[in-house]
Amino acid sequence: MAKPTANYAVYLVTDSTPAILGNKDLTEIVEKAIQGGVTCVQYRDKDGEQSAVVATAKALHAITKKYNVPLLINDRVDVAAEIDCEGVHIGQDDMGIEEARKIIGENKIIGASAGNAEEAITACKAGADYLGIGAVYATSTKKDTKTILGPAGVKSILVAMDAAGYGAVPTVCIGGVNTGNTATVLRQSSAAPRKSVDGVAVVSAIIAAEDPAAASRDLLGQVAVGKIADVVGAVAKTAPLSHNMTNLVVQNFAANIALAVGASPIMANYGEEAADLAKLGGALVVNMGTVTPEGLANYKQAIKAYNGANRPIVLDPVGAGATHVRRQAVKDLLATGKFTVIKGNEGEISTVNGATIQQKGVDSVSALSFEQRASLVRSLARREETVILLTGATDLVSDGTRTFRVDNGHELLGNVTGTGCTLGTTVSAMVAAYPQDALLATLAGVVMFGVAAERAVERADVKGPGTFVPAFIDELYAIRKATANADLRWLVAAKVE
Ligand code: 3NM
Ligand code: MG
Repeated sequence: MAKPTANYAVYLVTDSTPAILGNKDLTEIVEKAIQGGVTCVQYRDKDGEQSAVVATAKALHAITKKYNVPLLINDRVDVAAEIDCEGVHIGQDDMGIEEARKIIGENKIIGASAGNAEEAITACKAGADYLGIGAVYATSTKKDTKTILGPAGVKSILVAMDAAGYGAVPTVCIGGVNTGNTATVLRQSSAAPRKSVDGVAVVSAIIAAEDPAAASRDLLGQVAVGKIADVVGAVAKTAPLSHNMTNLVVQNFAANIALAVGASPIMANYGEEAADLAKLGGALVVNMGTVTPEGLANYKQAIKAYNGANRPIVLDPVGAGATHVRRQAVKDLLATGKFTVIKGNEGEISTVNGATIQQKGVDSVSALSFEQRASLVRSLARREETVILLTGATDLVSDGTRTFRVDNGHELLGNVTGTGCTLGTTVSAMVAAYPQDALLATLAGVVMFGVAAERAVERADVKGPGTFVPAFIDELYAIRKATANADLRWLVAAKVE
């Protein structure tokens, strides 16, 4: 079996002491926390009696396996070996990483604690799969923490790791991190676009929370926002190809938006070109805004080429519910291949889901409540094994497991033709540059778009849709430039839940 993959976004470290756990049931808390958004669990019980610890570890593993979340055991490598969970976490005062590796084998995760750059680099050299960097702040959960790093101290460790060639080793930060400070900690510790932490590790913020699911959900949203700059920075750094097979209304606008966000656009509607273009490390947008029989054949050819090259595709089923031709086209395209992201308004996404909805042209219909929209994106994402982006005054984005709402944007976006289509182009740049997490990549595109619109309307010279467009392009460009220079102040405006 290969080494398990782990997402370290919200990393729960347990504590069984009365001061934190109280008289609550640890397994119940862990299950609720996972339902809320915890992506990785570490069972930490330094002093418990062996047989009790093994029993608890087994009970926790039964839960984490149910949700496909890795379980790691703190310090007690023998317990991890006995219950055959996904790995261990090794502190500076515990067994060495090499020794632990001998015991649990190559196919397990070994994490290590680091309180300074030297410890971090030593652990990376010894083969640590991720690092816990701390303590960020003093915490009553662990009274013997040696260094209080602050976000700036975490950042200096990240920079040192990157400089030593360990930029790819994931990190979480730990110590006094909670729902009240996570966004700030992530932003201030970020060395984006070079490296930022992959998540937060918390004990009391979840274990001692009144509502562990809500706390976990809140943390996941804040971590997602913290990663947006990495995605935007990755586009700025790599200038990925955005291959648009798009409608004749938006070609020029979409190309300009692609340039503004830092992508390299090509508008190429001839399917025969796709095989060559798919080799260039970019992503494809299939936008069926002015679909024709010939166009449909071209899309299919390109979808096969991009699937074959394992490169991302964004499907924008424009006006999917307007005519029977388009409804059929959507079915054909879904049957042709796999999409990384499918984006659309409520009428379009409902049509992709199989509903027969009469859209008036490309306009959206809104018949669903917020809860129904959230459930639609979640179930459709699961069914199609893709990311679904449902646009509207509140945007929803889901991969079937994680679902975020975004409240950024401005109504003027709805008064200019092609803003929806150019969001598809923007998302293509994001997924091309950040293939490791298509959901976060999509989220980043939506937030960047929405924040740019908000900033544009605040300009004194913007008086309506006409003056909005150039200001909007300028703001996208400004955000991308700021991010490339590690200036993340714009992220403060991200409204993600
Ligand atoms: N390790 P809380 S701080 C387990 O600095 C642990 O390595 C730390 O608890 C380190 O989230 C810590 O309640 C405790 O502050 C973190
Ligand atoms: Mg430790």
